[in-house]
Amino acid sequence: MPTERTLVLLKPDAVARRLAGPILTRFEQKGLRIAALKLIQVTPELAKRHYAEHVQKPFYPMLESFITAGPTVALVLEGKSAISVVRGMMGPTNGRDAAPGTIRGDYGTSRQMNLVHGSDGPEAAAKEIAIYFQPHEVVDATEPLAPWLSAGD
Ligand code: IDP
Repeated sequence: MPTERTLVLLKPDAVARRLAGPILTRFEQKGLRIAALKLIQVTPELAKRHYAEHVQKPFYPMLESFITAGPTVALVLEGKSAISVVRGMMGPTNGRDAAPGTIRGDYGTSRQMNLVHGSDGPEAAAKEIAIYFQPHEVVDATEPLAPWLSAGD
């Protein structure tokens, strides 16, 4: 089980609906460590870099309007298999398909306004962390309680 870092966004709908705290709490309660955190305004240029693989898709203009519509919380979470753990906690893209107990399943019914982004693999995580954070903004820490959060492996 590798320790991984993943890029997470609490999207403008999460911030506007005052759900940034509750969503962040879920990740912390799971045992993931916050390695970086800031509130940002995503610009159209930043949106195009992040969502490069979607820029040509019909829904991209709506996605760009949404992701630039208000402040976003950007963070790096760290932990054992953090990438897949976060994806599992988010649920599938469309809130209507997402099971209760997942973030998207509990808080939304939209495919677009789905509250949260999490990198979908190690390559994407490295690319996305570099898009949103300077290396010095990602903080290393050794935590004395780490063994209690992922005992057994
Ligand atoms: P993911 O966020 O679940 O990994 P992706 O397919 O990478 O989903 O899509 C990126 C984001 O683009 C989604 O989270 C959602 O906000 C938006 N999106 C994806 N598909 C659609 C669509 O068909 N209509 C509108 N927005 C979409």
